[in-house]
Amino acid sequence: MDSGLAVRHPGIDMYLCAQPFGALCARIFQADPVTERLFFALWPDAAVRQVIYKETRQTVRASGGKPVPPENFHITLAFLGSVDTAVADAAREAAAGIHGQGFHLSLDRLGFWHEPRVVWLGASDVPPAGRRLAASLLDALHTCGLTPDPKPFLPHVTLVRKVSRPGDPGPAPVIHWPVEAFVLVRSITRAQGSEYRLLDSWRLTAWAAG
Ligand code: 2AM
Repeated sequence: MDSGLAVRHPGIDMYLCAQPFGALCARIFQADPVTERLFFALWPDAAVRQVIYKETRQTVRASGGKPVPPENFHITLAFLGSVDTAVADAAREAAAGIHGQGFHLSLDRLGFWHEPRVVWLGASDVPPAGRRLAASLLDALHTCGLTPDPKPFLPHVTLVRKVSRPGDPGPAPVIHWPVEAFVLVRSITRAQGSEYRLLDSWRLTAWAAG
């Protein structure tokens, strides 16, 4: 009978077994590294979230799709995908080196994308500080050897997925969002949809008045 003992370390499975004559041997199996699906985002506070929800409720209902719950509203800045702990640490370091400025975002456009079948709320004009933040984050990630999703930066809050009744989403509200920070988020896929966990946050400096 094998009187072995399994020992777990992050990324390594070790199996200790008793050999004849009392010797111990360790068989080390390299396990799959632990990975997490991560992205950087702008995350609205509760007040902005609530306004987005209220002002877009009709559009979301009319679309016949699966609404994104308000607690999941965000604008993606850079999507990293599934990465291991070392890459996640490098991404955090890259983010910590960014000294971005806060900005006011006006969400004032509703749109529908056919291929992912989503209705979104976006901004017809993104202030230079917002563009600089997205660009410098991408630069910093590339400098650290990371390769975020290369899609161009089209800032949007996805409101509803799997839209079954696409059509004119109607007039857009105008929602003011004072952006004061950006965050690192972990996405966990659940049977009922995505769960997002905020892992880290970096403040942006105050913007000039006016
Ligand atoms: P979406 O809202 O337009 O679907 C988490 O998946 C977030 O990252 C979502 O906001 C998603 O955008 C965005 N994202 C960007 N690139 C992605 C990719 N290649 N795969 C999955 N999500 C991506």
